[in-house]
Amino acid sequence: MKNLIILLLSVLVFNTMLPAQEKTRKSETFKVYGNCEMCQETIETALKKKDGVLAKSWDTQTKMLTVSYEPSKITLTEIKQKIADVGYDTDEIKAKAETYNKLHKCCQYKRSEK
Ligand SMILES: [Cu+2]
Repeated sequence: MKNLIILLLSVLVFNTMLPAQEKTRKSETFKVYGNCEMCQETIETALKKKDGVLAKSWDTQTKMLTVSYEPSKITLTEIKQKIADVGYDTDEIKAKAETYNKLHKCCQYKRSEK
């Protein structure tokens, strides 16, 4: 009987905590054009914890970036803007040509037609 009460209580606590967690943390995966590990370094460094990005991982093979962030501090579009600011195109926001041209030669990925 006591075990049952504990079980019911923990289910209750778990259920009330779950929506709160969803609000403070969000995860998204989207395309970021790039080439190599140097690109990976630049892309991931552009996203900072102090801005609300909790985790980030760009895959050099699939060119997909997975970010985990706090929606109260940063939006998905703002994240994409930060990546464009360091020279990399995303599915939504494109980098400025002059920023792109400053990238290392090996990092100048093939851009999709404008
Ligand atoms: Cu590169």
